[in-house]
Amino acid sequence: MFTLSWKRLGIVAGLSLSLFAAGCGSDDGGSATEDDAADNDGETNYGEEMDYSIVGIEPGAGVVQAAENATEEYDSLEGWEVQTSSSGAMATTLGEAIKNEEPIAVTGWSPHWKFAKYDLKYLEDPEGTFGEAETIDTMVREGLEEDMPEAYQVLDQFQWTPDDLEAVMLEVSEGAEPQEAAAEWIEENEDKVAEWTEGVEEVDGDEIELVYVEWDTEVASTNVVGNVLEDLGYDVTVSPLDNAVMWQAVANGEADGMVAAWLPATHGELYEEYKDDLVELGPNLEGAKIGLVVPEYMDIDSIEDLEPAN
Ligand code: PBE
Repeated sequence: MFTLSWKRLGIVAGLSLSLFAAGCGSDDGGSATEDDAADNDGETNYGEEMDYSIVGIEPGAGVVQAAENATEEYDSLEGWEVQTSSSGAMATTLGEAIKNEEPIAVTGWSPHWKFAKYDLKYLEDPEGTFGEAETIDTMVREGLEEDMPEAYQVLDQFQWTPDDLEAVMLEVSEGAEPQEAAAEWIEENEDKVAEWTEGVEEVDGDEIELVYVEWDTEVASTNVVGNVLEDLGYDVTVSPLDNAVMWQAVANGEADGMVAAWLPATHGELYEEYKDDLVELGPNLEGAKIGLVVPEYMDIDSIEDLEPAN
């Protein structure tokens, strides 16, 4: 069993409290009926029903920044706000809106279990504010290759698919402990794991620290990689941090690595800031994406179909 580091958790605990409050508050917006919100054409004005508010996640997330940029760039989002909270609160608020068939728009990303659980769609983004297809990349600290060549090699060889990642995420979303969901996936996917550990010798309790953010994707991937390293004999600590702090911790060598760099756009600014002090090990997953996500039952296809607040 590996250790969850609590030493830097202050910031995360503070965030989850404020997100809980935000999650509760955002319920008010959904109570207007469709009739209340009909505009002159008799069409539904979803914006009014949604209180001109997009349900966001953690303030440091790239997708939140992109959504804020969208409220500046799209006339249809003039006067809209992005409510920050947490990934967990966003998922809860989404589930409640769907139960009541209310309109909702969330800062979404894939791979994510929400697409397996609900009928959802990305709103088209003609301005390209949310970027194109992304990869999730692995970054390690300088010197790791010399200090822990075995771990370096595993992190370098770690690569899987959106389906793999979604399988772990779905288990966790249904209540499994992340470590258990990771261990189960590893057991069922020996061939894939064997490719990551090919040519790697076992070690004897060397300490290694992986950092991540408590996004569903990163909870799943970090636990899987941590578990594989643990099975090789490492003493693994996984530490949840704020996004910017995660990048900084690997760049300044305080942490050994992370598998959570969304590129080129989502974490583009952080990448520019820290790339000179990091060792890049390339994509561990291809085919990731971020955007505004709404339920299929909403009768709109594009961000431009929404209506400004004034
Ligand atoms: N996410 C999940 C992150 C990257 C991974 C899309 C929420 C973000 O927006 O920064």
